[in-house]
Amino acid sequence: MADQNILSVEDLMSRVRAIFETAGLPPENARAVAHVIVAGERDNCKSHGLYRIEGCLRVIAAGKVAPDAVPQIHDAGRAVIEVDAGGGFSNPAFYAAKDLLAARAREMGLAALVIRDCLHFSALWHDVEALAGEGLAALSMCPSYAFVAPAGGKEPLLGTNPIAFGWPRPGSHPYVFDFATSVAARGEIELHRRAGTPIPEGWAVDHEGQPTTDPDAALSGAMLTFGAHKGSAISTMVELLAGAMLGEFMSKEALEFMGPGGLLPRHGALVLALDPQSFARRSGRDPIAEGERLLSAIGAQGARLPSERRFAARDRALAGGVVLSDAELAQLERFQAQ
Ligand code: NDP
Ligand code: PYC
Repeated sequence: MADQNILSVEDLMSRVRAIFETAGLPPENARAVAHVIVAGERDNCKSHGLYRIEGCLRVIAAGKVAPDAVPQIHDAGRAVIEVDAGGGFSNPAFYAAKDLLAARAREMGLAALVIRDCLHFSALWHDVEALAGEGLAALSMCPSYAFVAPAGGKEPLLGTNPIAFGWPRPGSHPYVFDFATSVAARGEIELHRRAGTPIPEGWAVDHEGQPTTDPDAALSGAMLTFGAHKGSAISTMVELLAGAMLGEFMSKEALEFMGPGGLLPRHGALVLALDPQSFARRSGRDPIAEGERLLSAIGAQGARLPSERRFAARDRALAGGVVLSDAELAQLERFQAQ
């Protein structure tokens, strides 16, 4: 691969930020959106990296997101804080309220952030990683769009409904996992379609409910939940907690609202922050030290922790730059020229 296809993270960040500013996002919003996209690429999580720029520009062009929305925080001093994204991207809304959420969790032991009316295209790990970086445990979840059949059914009804968890660790990196409750994120199937490669067996069924490895048939059929009934139940929980409970769209309504045409979903999101020290106070034990015992015992078995691959990819990219294929670089330059 040619040397010119290696870009520093800072270079990538300024290019992607400029693309979004040109598309109508004020600098603060462009920074928040570019941050999660560049971080995805940096960490070699391609399904939510540069590939997402195209989808974001498509929703802006379709008038289905308010690029210049300014997040409005509604805080009554209670455990539940609301931030109204005003039909804008979710990321500026999260960052607008993150410090308040962390402070409230420390004050009350736990706090929740309700993000209302947001266009959600991104991975969730960055929410929980940011909170774990402040010494808090965190859970983040949202519905998406109804492309996933519940276990035992074959009609799309649930979303790919991601859930992410973060736990603080002494040292540089927290414990973080972040995954779709479908076997794979929809973005992964899209990437297989673009590459002309089959998807693994077990990811999806076609529109007649038959197993398929054809990405097109999968995208027009139904995706499957991970772990059969278990993933299906967790996905349902995400619909209930981050959709029904918030009074925001569930995945079926989000899909109906956006209509056909592959636009990204608009709905709400829920982020929970918990202060481990508050929970353990009367036990006399140190929850972080207890956590370390478990996490190092997992490592001692030779098992890898979730996000270890991410953090290794991040370290490589920060030291040596982000490697883009010719097609990825060409597409980035096309967006810059628009
Ligand atoms: P993956 O299956 O790629 O990874 C899921 C998690 O499992 C990661 O934390 C990963 O860590 C970890 N992991 C993977 N393999 C192992 C292993 N062998 N041992 C231990 N841990 C492992 O994720 P998905 O395809 O399900 O989701 C990708 C992204 O899509 C997520 O970031 C999610 O938030 C996003 N998404 C967003 C949606 C939205 O509506 N906004 C909808 C659906 C998904 P590591 O990264 O280190 O490999
Ligand atoms: O990859 O499933 C997905 C997805 C949905 C919304 C954003 N990403």
